[in-house]
Amino acid sequence: MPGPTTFPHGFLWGAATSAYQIEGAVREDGRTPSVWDTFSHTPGRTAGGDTGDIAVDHYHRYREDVALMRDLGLGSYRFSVSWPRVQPTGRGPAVQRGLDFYRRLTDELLSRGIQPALTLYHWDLPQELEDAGGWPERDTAHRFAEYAGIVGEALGDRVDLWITLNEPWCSAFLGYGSGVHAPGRTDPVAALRAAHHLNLAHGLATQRLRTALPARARVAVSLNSSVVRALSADPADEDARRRIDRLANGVFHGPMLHGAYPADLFTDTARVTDWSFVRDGDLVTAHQPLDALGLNYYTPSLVSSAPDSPTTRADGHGAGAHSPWPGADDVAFVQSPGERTEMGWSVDPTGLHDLLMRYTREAPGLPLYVTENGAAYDDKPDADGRVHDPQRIAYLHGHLSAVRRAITDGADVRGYYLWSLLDNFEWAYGYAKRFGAVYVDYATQERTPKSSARWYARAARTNALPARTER
Ligand code: PNW
Repeated sequence: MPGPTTFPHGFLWGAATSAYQIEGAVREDGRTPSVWDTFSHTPGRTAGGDTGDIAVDHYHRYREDVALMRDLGLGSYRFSVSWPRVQPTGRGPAVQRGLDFYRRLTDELLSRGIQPALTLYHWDLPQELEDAGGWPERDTAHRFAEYAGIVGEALGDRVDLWITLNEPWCSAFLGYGSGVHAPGRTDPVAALRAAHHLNLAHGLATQRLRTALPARARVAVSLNSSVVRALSADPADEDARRRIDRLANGVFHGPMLHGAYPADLFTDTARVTDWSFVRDGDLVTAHQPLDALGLNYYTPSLVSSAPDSPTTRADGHGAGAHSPWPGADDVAFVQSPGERTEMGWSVDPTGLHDLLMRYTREAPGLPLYVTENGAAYDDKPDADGRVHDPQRIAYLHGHLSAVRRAITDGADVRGYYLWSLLDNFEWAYGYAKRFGAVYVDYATQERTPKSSARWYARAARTNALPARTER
């Protein structure tokens, strides 16, 4: 094993983005609205009424953006394909012009020696499928598998790492439970139905990809598995932790990794639903052999039992009338002490170490990737036009150190994707939150690498952690 700040040979240094957050060009080349177009154009849904109409215009600037990636020394770039660009109504034949964009992008990446990692679904459901019922309807899972087959056949020759879904928890529970994400519905039964159909969609799509892709291609899923901690050792707080863990993690990794929902999830949610939408064979379908597991991590969750208060989340999601935690109304989310990012999320790299060790136990032998990790800070150019973000350097240093410690402790972590390559449309927060290693001036679309980008480039080039203060 290499020294304590050096990473294993072949470790992938990457950065991640998603289609709706960066592409813009929402009406070009046959693309139709996704649920995020509809949602962001609905007054009151996003901060400042921001939309992804233009975003960072990556659809037109991808060559420049790939050149930035090369300057950063990235070994891999994780992006997502916009479903409504490829299949505008969510059914039927593909639009070649839509697929061509991803052919050009992946060609450009490969010509610069950057491995593409492709996410099929990062939340931009074609609006027509939502109009037909969306993820709470079983048919959406079949539509997703068809779409996966189209993209697999078109790009299988040039993409080796395939990710079916990004953070299905957000799709189900923020999209249909708390309603802070598109499509903005607030129905706990719909949220649990959506979760099940996302599990089914993952399984059906993985089966479809296995026939569409060459044998060398690898298939994975990216879960925003939460690190849930109890406020105290009190049995009531411990039970709150257990229940949130099932609703955040087990609800997806149960079917996907083990072929079963955690039994206590059914009892915990019995007052909400009888789960009769789960059909025979669904859990066998959801449980497909995978080649890797993607984990997205930002901050841990601290919970306590709060019998009298409706669920609130320290990060603001779900605060108020509608909870993203069906059947867990008596759980409170407590703000962790210590430093926080612009999102109000506490900075705690130990959570990333714990997460990697947990999935080392949960999925023995499965290679792990950190498919997202990063932080929003209030970055501003100085008088010389440079952007200094020492807080982000400290965040990345802390979290990459945690990854390195997990590797020492036996976790098979193959790569790390910084969220995000560029400042971009941060969903309900609009453009107010900047996660990029590269600063974007939204008035001019000018890109300026922040000091963290130079720090990260050094890490990628040396395959080791630079000292925290090094720029
Ligand atoms: C993830 N939560 O979103 C997404 O994959 C990215 O698209 C996003 O930009 C990034 O993290 C930063 O937010 C999340 O409320 C949104 O728990 C919300 C939550 C988690 C992840």
